[in-house]
Amino acid sequence: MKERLEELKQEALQRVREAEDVKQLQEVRVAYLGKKGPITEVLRGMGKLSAEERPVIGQLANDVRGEIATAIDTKQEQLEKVALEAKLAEESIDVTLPGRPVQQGGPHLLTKLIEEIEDLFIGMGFEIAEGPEVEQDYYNFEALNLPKGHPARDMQDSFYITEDLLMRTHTSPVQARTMKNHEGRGPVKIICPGKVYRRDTDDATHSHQFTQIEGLYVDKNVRMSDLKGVLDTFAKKIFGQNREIRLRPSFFPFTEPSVEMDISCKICLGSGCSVCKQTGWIEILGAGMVHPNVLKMAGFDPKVYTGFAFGMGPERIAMLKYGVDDIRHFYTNDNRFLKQFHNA
Ligand code: 2NM
Repeated sequence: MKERLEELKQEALQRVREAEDVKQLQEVRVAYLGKKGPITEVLRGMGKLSAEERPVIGQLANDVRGEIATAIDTKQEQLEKVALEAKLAEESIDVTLPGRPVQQGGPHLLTKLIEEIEDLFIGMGFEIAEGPEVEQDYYNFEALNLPKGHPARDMQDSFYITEDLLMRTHTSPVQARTMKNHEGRGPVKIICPGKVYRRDTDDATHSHQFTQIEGLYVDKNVRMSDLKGVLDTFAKKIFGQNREIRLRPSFFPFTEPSVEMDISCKICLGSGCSVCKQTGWIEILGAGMVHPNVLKMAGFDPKVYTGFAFGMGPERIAMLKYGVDDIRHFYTNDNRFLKQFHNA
């Protein structure tokens, strides 16, 4: 029996040495140490032994079991270590590899231009005023000398929500609201940037949603010459000190008199080209002296107070300043377009 146990031990250790992975090793464990294994069988046959032999063989069988178990455990640790090292080597990361470039974002061209215009007017003493984009018919039209039935407030041209609510078609309602909050006392000196909405079909020069910046200065003794000085400063700061402005008579329901402002064409220096349509001048904005009816409705006495107002479209200004040929570029957010202006 001694020999049988010794033989089993050698056999088992041999198979442990030869095991190539944890699975094979497990097979060895089951084969030699399991309940149906040969050592258990040897122990079962011990009943036939003499009283002297029994403890000796019992001890030996236990020792053999222990040795095989230890060999298996040691080998298992070894195999697991090798497997882990192989896995780590396979999954290793080269931290010195250069990273993939990240798409660089930045403020939108329109945002930057609007902020530049805001800063310039803040420098002349204006404050920024904001108001709702869903507006009451009263502030959007009525308070601006556009009574019901006026041709300029055609239902077809505005996004109405109810009979009394619409998406504002300009930022002038913010000015009507701000004047009213001043309760008849000047000065009111504000600019109103924001989104406006019109029922237009989108094309290269029209959009159903666009931005506006309107300005308003109401006080005693505000004159047309004040308007001219402010607009000249604006034009030269945005388009260059070498630019001239020109005011032409025009018409708006909320101003009287009304004007349109042109800047001299930089491309042809006044001699005529396709950008200025051979005139030497490019239209930039509308303006005028606030209509007495508008002042009155906002609670100001038009015999005591006068004011000027103006309105411009930042998209149009940006298109002229940066040579953008389609207004839709501002809204589609193609980074190939946008990133050209990150350093503008
Ligand atoms: C323009 C042109 C002329 C304007 C008038 C007012 C208000 F509220 F004071 F009456 N705000 N904006 C105005 C005047 C806007 O846009 C082309």
